[in-house]
Amino acid sequence: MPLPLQPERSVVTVCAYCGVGCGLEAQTRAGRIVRMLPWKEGKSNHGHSCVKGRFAYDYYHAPDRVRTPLIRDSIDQPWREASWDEAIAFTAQGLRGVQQRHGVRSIGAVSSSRCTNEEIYLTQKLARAVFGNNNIDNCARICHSPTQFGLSATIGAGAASQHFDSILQADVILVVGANPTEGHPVFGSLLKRRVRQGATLLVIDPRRTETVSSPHCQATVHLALRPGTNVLVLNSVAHVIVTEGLYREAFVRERCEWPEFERWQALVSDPRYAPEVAGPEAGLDPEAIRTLARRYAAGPNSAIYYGLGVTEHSQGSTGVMCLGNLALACGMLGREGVGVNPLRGQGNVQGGSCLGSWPHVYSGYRFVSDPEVRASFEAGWGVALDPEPGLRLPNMFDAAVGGDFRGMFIMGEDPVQSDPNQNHVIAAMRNMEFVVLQDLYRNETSKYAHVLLPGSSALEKDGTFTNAERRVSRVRQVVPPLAGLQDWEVVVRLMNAMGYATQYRDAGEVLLELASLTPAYSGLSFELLERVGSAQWPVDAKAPEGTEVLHLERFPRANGLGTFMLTGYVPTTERSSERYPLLLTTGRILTQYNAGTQTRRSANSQWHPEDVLEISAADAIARGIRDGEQVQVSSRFGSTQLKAVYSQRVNPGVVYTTFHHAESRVNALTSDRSDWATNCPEYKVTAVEVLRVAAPAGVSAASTQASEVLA
Ligand SMILES: Nc1nc2c(c(=O)[nH]1)N[C@H]1C(S)=C(S)[C@@H](COP(=O)(O)OP(=O)(O)OC[C@H]3O[C@@H](n4cnc5c(=O)[nH]c(N)nc54)[C@H](O)[C@@H]3O)O[C@H]1N2
Ligand SMILES: Nc1nc2c(c(=O)[nH]1)N[C@H]1C(S)=C(S)[C@@H](COP(=O)(O)OP(=O)(O)OC[C@H]3O[C@@H](n4cnc5c(=O)[nH]c(N)nc54)[C@H](O)[C@@H]3O)O[C@H]1N2
Ligand code: SF4
Ligand SMILES: [Mo]
Repeated sequence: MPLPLQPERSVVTVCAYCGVGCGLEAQTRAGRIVRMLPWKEGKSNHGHSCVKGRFAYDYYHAPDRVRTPLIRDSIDQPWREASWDEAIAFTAQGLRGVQQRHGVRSIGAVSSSRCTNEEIYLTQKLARAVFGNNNIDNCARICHSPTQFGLSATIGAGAASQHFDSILQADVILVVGANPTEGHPVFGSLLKRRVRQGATLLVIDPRRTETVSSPHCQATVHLALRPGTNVLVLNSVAHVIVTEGLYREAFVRERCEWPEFERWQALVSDPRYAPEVAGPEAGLDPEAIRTLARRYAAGPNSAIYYGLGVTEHSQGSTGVMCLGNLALACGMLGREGVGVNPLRGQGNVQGGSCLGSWPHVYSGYRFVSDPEVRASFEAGWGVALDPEPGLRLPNMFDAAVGGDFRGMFIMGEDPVQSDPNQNHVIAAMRNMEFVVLQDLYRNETSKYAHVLLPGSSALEKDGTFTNAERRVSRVRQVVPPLAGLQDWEVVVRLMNAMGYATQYRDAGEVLLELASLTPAYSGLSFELLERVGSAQWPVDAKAPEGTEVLHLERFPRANGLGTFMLTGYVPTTERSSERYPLLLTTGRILTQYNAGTQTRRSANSQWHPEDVLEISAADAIARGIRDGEQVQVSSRFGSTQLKAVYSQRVNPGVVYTTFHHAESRVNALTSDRSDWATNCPEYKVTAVEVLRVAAPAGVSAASTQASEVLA
């Protein structure tokens, strides 16, 4: 019988997917969602939403949802169903057993940026207060960790300086390595609206994305740089600004450290960064670099929006610093319409970062090595805490391969599909003695787990999310958790089973605890959010209803001044060669989301049934590859097969694909190179070769097929 469409109940909540954090109104009947509508009062979306928030919610009652805890003694055995009590006891014993055999630091946890602030806070508390170490990380490691590092270093806070609506005051919009029309669609629409109103759009991206060119939105300058050359190009932009005297000296003198500015000025003045030298190296027209620099500096209001095209590189943190430097030099901070804004990814990755899901800092980005801060957490949690920073996610895998790291609790993340150099991740998984996963489904990672605890989706729980503009909004339970428990309740049970007695009345009480230990969140409560709808941090005694624009008068650094970091360009060691002549870069598509576990279980799959390899016709023809043909893609790290599609979005020499389907095994290709400061993987640059699958063994497909085409 078709579902009755007349709703009985309506609940306002936040979209489970991207960092825009759209307010949605879920309409239900008989415990099932019948309609999802964009919420008109939502401050980040004003009544808009995209195809994911609006339509991709069927995943919550997919037939293959994990409905009961599953356990097994070894990963070669079939799963055995267990009660919650049995599974929690099994998990507690398993993790403690590893610690008894291999030491307190032999296990760790990964929190989920798809989960609420309250769940993230409890997961890092589980690691710190219950496991007794700082082995805790989150997906920001592989996403925007360079943002944290690079922006903190220059402007003192690793988060967006503005609110989304601020873009409506911008005269010039500089988008670097982000594709908001696919990745942050509701914000992407706002950006296009501003461009239609007359703002100048400047884009730095190797591909001609929809953001660069669509029927009603055209970039004035598009720098289609060679992947991996951001720092070179941004230094070249700075070179123009400095040598043509386009910076705002008054702003720099008043708000920044002048000696650091002079040092930076000397660095970027180097002739190697002149557009006439740097341009050709990056594959760009020098004049286009000059135009972009002049437009950005002229403003009057210029705003930077950037994404993974900046962060996911061996110089990811340096790229972010380049953006901080530029905004400071041109005085583009501290008011509406300007700023530096990371378009952060998962619905709650900003919260993950704020709430201490890092091996070196507690919530509020305070160092675990700082005795005073540590004492405040020891007092709050009633246990002694480890002063040594823990392992980062990639180091956990390295240590697992090495044999020192033997057990892991992973909440809502699929590292086997999503992390780089898949063969290495699988080797690490296989080497661990006890792996626990809490997820909605069996995924690539659960193949290597000993416990699979049923997760509850954002539709099934209460709590808060922090979006890409620092906005904390209320996640409200729309339908009951399929397996009976919300994720945070499971973590609390596990804490108790591992000997740390604790209880919370509801998620609101967890929020109050984390607020009491996190200065920028100190004013938050469910009651406040009920009253004001949502609030951007800092929410504290000085700003009881939140803060829209940061850095109005000072930067949150000890002396209140912004500073310039030296950003010398060091090319990545991942280079194209005769054997691997093409550069693969990877990213996203509108209708699918990350590992795809949810969107592939929705009608959205009609629009993107598989990941395809976008290749220029020139490169394809040179290899005898026909449009739509299956090809073998190989890198120094692994190989996989994909369908090749001719594309005008990529220049010759560059190929592109998405990573939303497990079967594509795109991360079998990506390398283990990572950002020098934060270990964020270099997903955006992998040297590859692409050959026809049909080529006879031992014969180069390139040569046979090229001659076939020419014949
Ligand atoms: N539809 C959809 N939306 C999503 C997601 C999703 O999977 N699907 N995922 C969410 C998550 S977790 C995240 S982090 C965000 C990511 O959102 P974005 O940061 O926008 O993500 P990407 O598409 O990975 O990469 C952005 C752009 O970087 C470009 N790029 C590649 N290499 C380079 C380079 O060397 N230099 C420069 N300047 N650019 C380069 C790519 O061509 C691409 O257009 O999206 C979030 N939103
Ligand atoms: N090649 C390449 N690889 C990439 C990237 C790239 O650009 N290129 N981008 C990287 C980036 S930026 C990111 S963020 C990662 C994302 O990688 P992941 O974090 O692995 O991807 P997700 O699909 O967001 O979700 C992970 C898991 O969380 C589960 N889940 C969703 N909601 C909930 C919940 O409420 N509770 C629980 N318990 N589980 C839940 C899903 O079923 C899924 O199995 O991928 C990275 N991988
Ligand atoms: S996926 Fe992002 S843009 Fe789309 S509805 Fe959800 S929060 Fe909004
Ligand atoms: Mo991400």
